[in-house]
Amino acid sequence: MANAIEVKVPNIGDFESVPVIELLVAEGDTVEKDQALMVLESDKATMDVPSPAAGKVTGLKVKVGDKVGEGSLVCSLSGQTDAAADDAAADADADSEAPAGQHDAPPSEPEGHEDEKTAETAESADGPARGSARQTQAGPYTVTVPNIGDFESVPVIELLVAEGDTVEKDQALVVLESDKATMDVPSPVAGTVTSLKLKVGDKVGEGAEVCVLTPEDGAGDDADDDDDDDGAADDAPAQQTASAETQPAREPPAAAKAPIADTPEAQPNAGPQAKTTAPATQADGEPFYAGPATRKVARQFGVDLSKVSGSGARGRIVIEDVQAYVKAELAKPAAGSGGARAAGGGIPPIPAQDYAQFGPVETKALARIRKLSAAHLSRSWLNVPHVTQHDDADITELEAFRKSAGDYTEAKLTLLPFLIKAVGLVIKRYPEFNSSLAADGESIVLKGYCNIGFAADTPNGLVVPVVKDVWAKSVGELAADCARLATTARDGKLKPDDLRGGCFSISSLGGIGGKYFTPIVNAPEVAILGVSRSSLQPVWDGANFAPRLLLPLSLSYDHRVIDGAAAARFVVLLGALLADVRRWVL
Ligand code: CAO
Repeated sequence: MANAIEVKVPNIGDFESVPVIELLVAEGDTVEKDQALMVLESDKATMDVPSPAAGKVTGLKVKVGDKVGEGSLVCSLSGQTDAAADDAAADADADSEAPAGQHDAPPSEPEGHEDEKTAETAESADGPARGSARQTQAGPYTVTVPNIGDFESVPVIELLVAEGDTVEKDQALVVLESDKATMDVPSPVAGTVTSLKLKVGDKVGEGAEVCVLTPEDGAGDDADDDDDDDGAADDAPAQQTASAETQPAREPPAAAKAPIADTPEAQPNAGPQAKTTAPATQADGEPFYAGPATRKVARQFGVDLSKVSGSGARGRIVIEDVQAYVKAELAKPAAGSGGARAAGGGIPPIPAQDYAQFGPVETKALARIRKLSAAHLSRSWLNVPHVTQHDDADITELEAFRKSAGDYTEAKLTLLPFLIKAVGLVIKRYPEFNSSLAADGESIVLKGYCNIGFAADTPNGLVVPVVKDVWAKSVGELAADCARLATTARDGKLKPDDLRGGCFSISSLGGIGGKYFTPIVNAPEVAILGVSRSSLQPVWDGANFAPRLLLPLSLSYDHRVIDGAAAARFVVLLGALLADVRRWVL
C-alpha cells in the first residue's frame, strides 16, 4: 500500500549547518527512487540528497539558502509504489537504532556492496575505510578507477588535470558519467601527474588506469601508513597502485569528504551523493563548481561549463546560469557568413548612465518603426564589413534636362527617379551589385529582377519602400512610383509588399543638405547608394574652370561580396550615365 514518508537529511558527517544551494524538485513533482532532491554545499563539497523512494513531492520543507543538518526535514513523499514503500519501511525498521537522518537514506543495498559496508563499519571503529590502495613504498602511483557500482563501461566526460599538474589529495582527476550521475575520481595522494592514461570519451570500469602520480614528499609515507593500517603491505606490487577511495577519508567528515559522487544505484546506502572538493577549471584558469544536475543540463545543451559564470554560493554554476547562458547565446544574431558567430557577440554593453545628475532630462519612448529599424541597422552594421566609395557626378546636363522634361510626366520629376533608373542600368552591367550572400556564406544569389528601395524620412522614422521592376519602367513611371510610395510612407500606410523584395537601396539626403556620408548596407542587399546635395563647383575642363553641378555620391558595399575595384567601376559608370542621359539608350 502507498504510504506517505518524510524525507530527512541523512548523515552528512560532522556538518551541522549546511546551506541548501539548489532545489532540484518542486511540490507536485514526481520523483524516482534515488533521484536527487536538492544540493547541499559545505565548505569543501557539494552533496545531492537523493529520494529514498519513488513518489510525489507533497510538502517541500526547505528553500535555497536554508541551513540544514542531519535529520532536517526535506519533504514528504506520497504515492510511491508499494514496493518502494515497503523498502522504505523496511529501511526504517533496519535503521531504527541508527542516527535519525539515516532513516532517510536509500533503503536497499545490493549484494556487491557488502565489502564496502564492512569497510565502513571498520572505519567507525578504527579509522577511515579504504578503497583498494595497495602501495607500500614511496614512488609513482598508478591511480585506478575505484568501485563505481555495477557499471563496467562508463564514459570519461571531463579531464580535470593534465600531465605535469600538481594535485592535492582528494582533488578530482577525471569526471565519469553514468546514465544517472556524474562521478569525480579523486587523487588518493598529493603529487604530480606524470602520465595521464585516459582521454575524454574513453569508457572505463573499476580498475581502469587513470594516471600515474609521483607523490609529494611524505604523501607516499601517508599512503604507506594507511596501507600498514589495513595490513596490505605484503601484497604491494613493485609498481604501486592506488585506487581512488570509495569510502570517506579520515578527515574531514565522511560524507562531505567522500571522493566519489556515486550513482544512486551503485551506492544506494551512501546517503548524500557527495561531490569532490576539487573544482574543474574555467577557460581563464579560474575554477568552477557545478553539481550533477547542472552538468547534465549543460551536456544536454552542449554548453561548455568553463564559459559559464556561476551565480551560486562561491561562484557555483547552477542550472539557471546554464539556462541564462543558452538564452544569451541564442539571442546573438547568426553571422551571414561561414556560420561564424555574429559580430557583436561579446561586445560589452554601453553602461547605463544617470543623466539627471547633470541636468534635467526627459525620457521618450521610441516609435515602433524606429525600434525596428534600429535592430535592423545594428544587425547590418555588425554583420557586414562595410566600405564606402565616394565620388562626384556631374549632373549639370541632367538637371537641365530634368527641369525641361517636367511637363512630360504626371508625377513631379525629381532627381530620385533618374538615380533609380541609372542605378538599374549600372547593376545590369555589374550583376554582383544585384545579389545577396547566401545564408551559409558559401555562394551569392544573383537576381534576375531589379527592385530598388529608397530611404524615406517619415514622422514615425525611417522606412525603405521598394520600387518594383525598375528595368521595365521609364523615368516617368519611376517618378510616379516614387511619389506614391513617398506619400504613402509619410502617411504611415505602406503595405508589407511595398517594403519587400529590394535588391539595392538609395538614400537621398539631397533635399536636406550635407556632403557625403556612409550609408549602412540594407542587408541582405550588398550595396547602397548615398546621395547628398548637389552644388555648383568650379571644374577644370582642360583649358578653364567651368561651373558644374556636382552630385556627391557615397556607395557603401559589403566587402565580402564586392571588391573595391568593382565599387570604383560602379561609381565611374554611374557618374558617366548621370553626366549624359544619351548614354542610357546605348
Ligand atoms: N541635390 C540638390 N537638391 C536636391 C537633391 C540633391 N541631391 N535631391 C532633391 N533635391 C531637391 C529637390 O529637387 C526638391 O527641390 P524642389 O522642391 O525645388 O523641386 C527638394 O530637394 C526636395 O526634394 P524631395 O526630397 O522632396 O524629393 P526627392 O524625390 O528628392 O526625395 C525622398 C524623396 C523620399 C527620398 C525624400 O523626401 C526623403 O525622405 N529623403 C530623406 C532620406 C533619408 O532620410 N535618408 C537617410 C537614410 S539613413 O538615415
